[in-house]
Amino acid sequence: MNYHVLTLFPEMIEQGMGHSITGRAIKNEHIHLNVMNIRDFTENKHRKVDDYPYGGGAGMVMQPQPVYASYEKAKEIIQQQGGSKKTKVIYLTPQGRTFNQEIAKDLAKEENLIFLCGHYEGIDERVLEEIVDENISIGDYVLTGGELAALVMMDAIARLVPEVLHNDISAEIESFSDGLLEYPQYTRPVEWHGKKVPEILLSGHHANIEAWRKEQSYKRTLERRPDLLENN
Ligand code: 6GU
Repeated sequence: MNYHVLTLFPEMIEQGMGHSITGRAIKNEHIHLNVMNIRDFTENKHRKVDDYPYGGGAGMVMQPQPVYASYEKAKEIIQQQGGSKKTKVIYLTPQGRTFNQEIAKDLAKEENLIFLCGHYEGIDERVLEEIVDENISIGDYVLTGGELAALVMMDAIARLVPEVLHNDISAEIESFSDGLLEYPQYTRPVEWHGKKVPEILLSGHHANIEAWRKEQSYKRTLERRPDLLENN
């Protein structure tokens, strides 16, 4: 999986991806992260990336030229890496369809994902028309820019790349993969603050433990996210 991020805040992306499981996946080269600073592609001496909106109104709009030039550079890098055609350009915007696990699974099949992060009041519509394949939102609230949304998507997609969670089969059994929430987990000590670990988990009876966990998953889903059961 090759991630390319077009952004005005490259350090936000590098920091956000540089830790924990995504950090290790990048280090191990299971995931490649190419972050491009849109400002590096400006052609004016003040490196200005935005201007006033035609027709008036609040805020500034990102100009098409540096956005397009950064996109072309990302495509050039993709060509150099072997020229795979399996590439999607995603614009992070509250106007997009809402990201979910199903979209994450689909996008995990791509070889290159280009994330375009906007700021200010948005990006000139003409460049969006030319380069964007998919508009995606991460939920019904407004962020100051697309970077946090891109990080959310890259994290969710990374853990579906087969090599990334190598250590166990957790991606398969975790929340949402069977449409249910996870069962509760316990570790040592066996008693804490007067609360004991459920006896069955100490029994060593694997079939009973599995049945108990399935029941807990179902009960928990019914209580906390009944909407998830409606399709089952
Ligand atoms: Cl993708 N971008 C912004 N700016 N706000 C959002 C969002 C994206 N998803 C939810 N809110």
